[in-house]
Parts: sequence; structure tokens; C-alpha cells
Amino acid sequence: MAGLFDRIRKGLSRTREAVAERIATVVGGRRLDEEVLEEIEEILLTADVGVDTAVAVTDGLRARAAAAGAEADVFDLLQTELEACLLTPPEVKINSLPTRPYVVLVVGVNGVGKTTTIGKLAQRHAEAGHKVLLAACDTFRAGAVAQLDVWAERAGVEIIRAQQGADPAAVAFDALAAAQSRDADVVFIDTAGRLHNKINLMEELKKVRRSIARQCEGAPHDTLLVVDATTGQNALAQATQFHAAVDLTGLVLTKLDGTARGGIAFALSKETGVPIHWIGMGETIDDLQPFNGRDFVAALLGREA
Ligand SMILES: Nc1nc2c(ncn2[C@@H]2O[C@H](COP(=O)(O)OP(=O)(O)O)[C@@H](O)[C@H]2O)c(=O)[nH]1
Ligand SMILES: [Mg+2]
Repeated sequence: MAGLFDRIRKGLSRTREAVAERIATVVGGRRLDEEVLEEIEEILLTADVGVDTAVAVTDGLRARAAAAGAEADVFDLLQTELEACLLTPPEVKINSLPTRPYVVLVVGVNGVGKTTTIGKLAQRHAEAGHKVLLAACDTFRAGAVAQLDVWAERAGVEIIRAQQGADPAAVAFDALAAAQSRDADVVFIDTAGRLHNKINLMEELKKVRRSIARQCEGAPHDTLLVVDATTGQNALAQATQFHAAVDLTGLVLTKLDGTARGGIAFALSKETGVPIHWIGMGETIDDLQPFNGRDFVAALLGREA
């Protein structure tokens, strides 16, 4: 779909300027010799793809360029090499939820876009005709429930609220009981932002997870970590530690519109082995799009869909 790809292209424009445009300048009709390869590696590193990915990609370019000789188009080679570094997410389950209620736990540090992402996903599911329930388990921050409320109203979906200071594990438990008795199709559990290196807060999150599993066998069916692309390498530390604590099934990479460091998508895939499910490129609902490695790389390199 051209419209969709254009949106991704637009969202990735700052990273594209930092990667594709600089690589085009460096290559500029030259052969892919060691000097050019080194400069490409450097450019990839500044876009936060991480050392492993940068080295793997330039090694791959070197090998492919040798095989293809003078015919090699560096952007064709880059597309193949970069795409190979990304993991394919499972098919987006909006149209065919495998079980009911399908429970999605959403975690991450403060301000990364958890509540916004839930609002956007709730709206998508509501549009698909699903009965959606939101569980406001961010009982820590004043105003957090009200913020989720706004999204619930906008999407026309139900919400289970809790008092500020309530035990988030108990709220999650109650929300799942409500989801079962009301026959909800999908439940999104919003949690308080927490630093990945605060042990007690990570323990609290594990407790939320256990509480969900106790009320609903097999749940959570997805545990999504939301990370802010503008934080660059710190996003990696977050992903590693949250994954160790609550077994992530997917990542949501937000705020790609505000950064030239979109290369973090590659480092995240490589280091955690957890696929990116969604990318966020702005604050409106259409700015959250399913992740597709091929389109992501094409948009990054300024190629056609
Ligand atoms: N530019 C941009 N802003 C975003 C994106 N996702 C979320 N935001 C904004 O980030 C801020 C924090 O979002 P919020 O959902 O409250 O984060 P939470 O603390 O993780 O729940 C809000 O102002 C959102 O509008 C995105 O993809 N791009
Ligand atoms: Mg929030």
C-alpha cells in the first residue's frame, strides 16, 4: 500500500538523512573498497545500529561486492544485508485472535509511549469489531488513569479503573475476571513506567505477570516492551533487562519521527532476539504501524516499496 509506505518513509526521514544520504555521498560512483566500507560502517554506527550489526553488514557487503564485481549496486546490497539483521514479527493478530480473551501486557520505562500505544491498538481492535477492555494498572502516577480514560472514550472501549496507590497485581487480576465475565476479545494491561534497573519495581512487574497467569491460563499472550527510539543504546539495556524479568514476546519502537537513531531497530533485534511488532512515528492513531523489515529498510535507504 503506497500510502502506508509513504507514512513510514516520512517517519524515518531523519534516520534516512543520516544513513542513506551520507552513504550515497560516500559511495558516489566509487568502488566498494576497504576505505568506502569503513566509512559505511562508521555511518551505520552513528545511526545506532550497534557494533555487531555494523560489522556484520559491512562484512556482508564486502563478500557480496566481491562476488558481484563492478555490477554491484551498493543500495541493493545494503537492503539485503540490513534486512537479514531484522527478525520477522508474527503476523499481526488484529483480524484473527487465536484465543479469547487475548491478553496483552504492556511494559516499559516512563514516557516511552505505553499508554499512547495501548490507545492506538485499542482503537484498531475496536474498528475490527472486537470487544476491548483496558486495565489501568498504572496506579502510581496521578493522572495515569485519566489519560487511559481519554483513550478508552475515544476508542469507545471499556476500562477497569483503580485508585491511585492500589496494588497493580490486584487490579490486573480484577480486570481479567471482568474480561472473562464480560466476554471481552482482547485486554490491554497498562502498567506504570519503571526503570529497568530498579529491582523492587521489576519484582512488582513479575507479580503482575503471575497474577494475570493465575486468573487466565496461558496469559499474558503477548508481553510488549515499548521503547523510545530517541534513547538510542539505552533502549538496548531496557530491552535486555525487561526481557530477563518478564519474558517479552514483542517490542514496540516509538518516536522514530523524532530521531536520526532509528538504526536501534537492528541492534534491538540482534541483541534480544525479540521481534519488533509495531513502530510509532507520531502521536496520531495512523502513526502506529505494524513492523515489516523489508519496508523499514527500504524506507531507511530511500528506496521504493
Ligand atoms: N513524536 C512521537 N511522540 C509519541 C509517540 N508515541 C508516544 N508519543 C508521546 O510521548 C508522550 C508519552 O507517552 P505516554 O503514552 O504517556 O507514555 P507512557 O509513560 O509510556 O505511558 C506523549 O506525549 C505521547 O504523545 C511517537 O511515536 N512519536
Ligand atoms: Mg502511561
